Amino acid sequence: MKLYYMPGACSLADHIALEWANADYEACAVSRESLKQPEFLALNPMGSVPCLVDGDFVLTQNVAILHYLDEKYPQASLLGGKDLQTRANAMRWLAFCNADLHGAFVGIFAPFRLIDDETAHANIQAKAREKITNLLNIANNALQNKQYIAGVKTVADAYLFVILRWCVGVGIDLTPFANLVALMNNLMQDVGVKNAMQAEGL
Ligand SMILES: N[C@@H](CCC(=O)N[C@@H](CS)C(=O)NCC(=O)O)C(=O)O
Repeated sequence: MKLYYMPGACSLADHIALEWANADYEACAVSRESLKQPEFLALNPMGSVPCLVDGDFVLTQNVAILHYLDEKYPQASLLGGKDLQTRANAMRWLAFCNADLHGAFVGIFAPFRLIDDETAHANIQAKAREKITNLLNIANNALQNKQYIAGVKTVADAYLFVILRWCVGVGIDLTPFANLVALMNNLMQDVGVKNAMQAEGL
């Protein structure tokens, strides 16, 4: 199995999941430029990571890949095991990370994708920061008295971890969010997280 990734991108969540599953895989780094080249576009017409190749099967979209890995490696409980409501909660927070939090980062990383007018970019970035801060507050509250966002360790935590790294990278102050800081520090000590980060040169 091959995981195509960019260092520190959302594909780090899949990389962590593969480590947690003790999977037999190869991690293939892709440069931002080669994402848009025909060779990679043949795998993923979106020109984005993550992209997972399992034999003849090519899968894109983070949530689909994480779900696939959960089904392929049930012993790893990547989505919280068999309990219906635990799994539903893991999916809920995974969707929150992928659709809401990740989605909001487009406003910071690539405001030019939203509007051509450069004079509006600073305003879009400020709005995106405001939205992300509100979302962080929701996640921080959900983590009250809990070690992990769905109650047990799942790939939703891995995705949240990736996004918390981005927050630090763009200077979003995490100090008001003690539960998120605790999650981040906890996962920094996790062997699977450490392995994936080391492999990505982070
Ligand atoms: N909806 C996609 C989003 C993937 C995505 O935005 N990946 C980013 C890295 S975090 C990327 O490859 N961006 C390159 C680009 O869009 O040009 C998913 O969930 O997999």
